[in-house]
Amino acid sequence: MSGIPLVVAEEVAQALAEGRAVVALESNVITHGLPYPDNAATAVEVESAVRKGGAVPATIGVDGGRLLIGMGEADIERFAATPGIPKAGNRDLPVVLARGGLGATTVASSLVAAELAGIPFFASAGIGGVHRGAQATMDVSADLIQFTRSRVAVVCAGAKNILDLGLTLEYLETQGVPLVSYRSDDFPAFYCASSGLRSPHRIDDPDVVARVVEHHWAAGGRGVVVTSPPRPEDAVDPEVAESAVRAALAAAERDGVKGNAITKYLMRAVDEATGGRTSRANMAVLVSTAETGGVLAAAHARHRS
Ligand code: PSU
Ligand code: MN
Repeated sequence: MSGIPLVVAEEVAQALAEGRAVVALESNVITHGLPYPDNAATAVEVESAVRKGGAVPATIGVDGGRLLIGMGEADIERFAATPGIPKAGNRDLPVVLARGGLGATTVASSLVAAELAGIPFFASAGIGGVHRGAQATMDVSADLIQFTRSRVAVVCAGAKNILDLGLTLEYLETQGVPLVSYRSDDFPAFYCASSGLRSPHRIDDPDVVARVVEHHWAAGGRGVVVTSPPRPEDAVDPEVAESAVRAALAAAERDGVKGNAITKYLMRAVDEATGGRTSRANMAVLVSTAETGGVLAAAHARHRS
């Protein structure tokens, strides 16, 4: 056997063949980010948002030893409703593929799949980053390392403040990953328009973002991170978010949660601590980021044609 079998959805294959914009999307957010049935409804809305932005969505996952590049509504429902689908980060991906069965791809492993399929753009609301306390735990998301490997532009609303966002920016700088913020001055914090940290670059014009991506690739670079803040009506008050995060971190410490389970645990705990306020924000941010991903991918496709 040579190579990883890809099952590319008809619409995605056609768009790629014609040089039209495609945006890859992860499935771990469906299986591990939100409860059923909100996860299914949101994933479908995220796909519509990518279309509204002007691109074709390609939700990525693992099924029966193959990589799905584009899911239909039936696939999304299956991923959303099936309990116990494993989180397939990069270190797990070959194992999940070899064993068969379903696997939910993280940002990092979705980028691996996107590049194999020739998809230049990816969108997700929240990327992984450097965890709080990483000085001791060394917990740095594989997402950040993957940005140095996959030739894919990543559109996101920054990262959740369950992480150490200052260290996350330092890490990206050290690795030479370009970070540009679309229509905002600051690095966003997923639910919050600003993390309190200034972005190294603000760009308001989608065509300039497209040129940044092309220049980075022409210079032999790989990933580019483009942030887009939550809409004001979806944003959560930073103090509310911070106190919920502190409560969640204390609960994780008490329950001894670590490793690849910590991200899901913290996200759930934050949602509970705010009585569902952050859950609603979460869904809205996923949708608005996907639309921006569609807009930027479309600008990039025009730029190349
Ligand atoms: N951040 C979010 N929502 C998510 C994740 C991160 O706001 O769903 C998920 C993504 O799938 C991301 C993964 O790739 O968590 C990172 O996990 P870890 O921290 O274990 O690398
Ligand atoms: Mn980790």
